[in-house]
Amino acid sequence: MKKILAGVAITGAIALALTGCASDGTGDGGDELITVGFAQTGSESGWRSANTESMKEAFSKDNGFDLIFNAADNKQEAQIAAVRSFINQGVDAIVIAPITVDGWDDVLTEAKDAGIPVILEDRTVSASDDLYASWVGLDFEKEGHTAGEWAAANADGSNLVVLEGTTGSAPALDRAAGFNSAIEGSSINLLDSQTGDFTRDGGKKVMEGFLQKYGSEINLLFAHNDDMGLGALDAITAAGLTPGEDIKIVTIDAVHDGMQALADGKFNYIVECNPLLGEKVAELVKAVLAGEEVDKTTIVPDGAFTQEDAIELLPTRPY
Ligand code: GYE
Repeated sequence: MKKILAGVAITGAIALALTGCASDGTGDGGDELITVGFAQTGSESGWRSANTESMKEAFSKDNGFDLIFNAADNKQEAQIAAVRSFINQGVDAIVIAPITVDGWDDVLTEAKDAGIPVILEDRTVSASDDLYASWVGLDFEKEGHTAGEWAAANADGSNLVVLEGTTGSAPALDRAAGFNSAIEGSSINLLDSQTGDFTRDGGKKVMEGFLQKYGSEINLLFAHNDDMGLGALDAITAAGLTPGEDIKIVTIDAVHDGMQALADGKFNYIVECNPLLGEKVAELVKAVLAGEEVDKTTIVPDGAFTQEDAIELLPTRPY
C-alpha cells in the first residue's frame, strides 16, 4: 500500500515537473515570449483605465508577450524606479507612458546603455529622441486648440475657469497652450486656472474652491479631461447652479461617462483623445526588436463631439 502511494506521488512529481517545463514558454512547441515592462502613469481617469486595458489586451501571451505591468500612482520617482527595475530584470523592451515631460534623461540613458529599446506611448518627454525608439500618442496641442475654438465661437465674453491636468505633464502643458492660442483675440476673461491632477476628486475640490471665490461670476469651464469635468459637476450642482446652462463646460477625452454627460446636456462639447493605443505599441515593439526601421512619431487622430453626436455615438463607443 505504502509502495503504491509512493509510486503515485513520484508520478505526480514527474508530471508536475513536466508541466512546469511546458509552461515556461519554451516547451510549448512555440516561440519564446517577448518580455515587456510597461510603466503606466497610474489609474487616475477613465481614459487611463481604457488605455491600460488596451495595452494588456495587445501585450497578451497569445500575442507572444510576457507583460510586466507597473502603475506608479502618478508619482514620477516611482515610475522611474519601475523603469530601473525593468532594466535590472533584463526585459526585452520597455514601454513608458511618462507622467511628466522632464526628468527622463538619466534612466533613458541607462536603458540605452543596457541595449533595451524604449517605446513611449501616450505622453511625450523633453529628453532627446535618440534615447527612445519611437513614440505613439495624440496631438494634445491640437486637442486644446479645438476646445478653445469651440469656446471662442460659443461662449465669447464668458468668465472662464480652467481645471488643468497633472502639472508638468505633456497633455496639461500642450492643451493649455493650444486652448490659449485659440481664445487669443476673443473676449473670454480668465478668472482662474489650477491643477485637478486629472482626477474626479481633484476636479471636484478645485471647482468647489473656484465657486467659493467667484460664485456665479463663472460661466465657462475648460477641464483638461472628462474626469475633472465630471467631478466639477458635483460642485456646480451643490452650489445651486446648472451645469451646461449657467456654466458651459468643454472637456477632453470622450470616455463613456463624459459622453453620457454630454448627451445629458451637462457638458457642452468634448474633444476626443483616443486611449486605444495598445495594438500600435505592440506592433512597434515587435518591429524594433526585429531590427526594422520604425517611424519616430505616430499620432493617432482625434475627433470632437456635440450633444447630438454623443446621443448618436454613445451606444457604440468602445470605451
Ligand atoms: O487625457 C487623461 C489622463 O495622457 C492623454 O491622461 C492622457 C491623459 C488623459 O489621465 O484623462
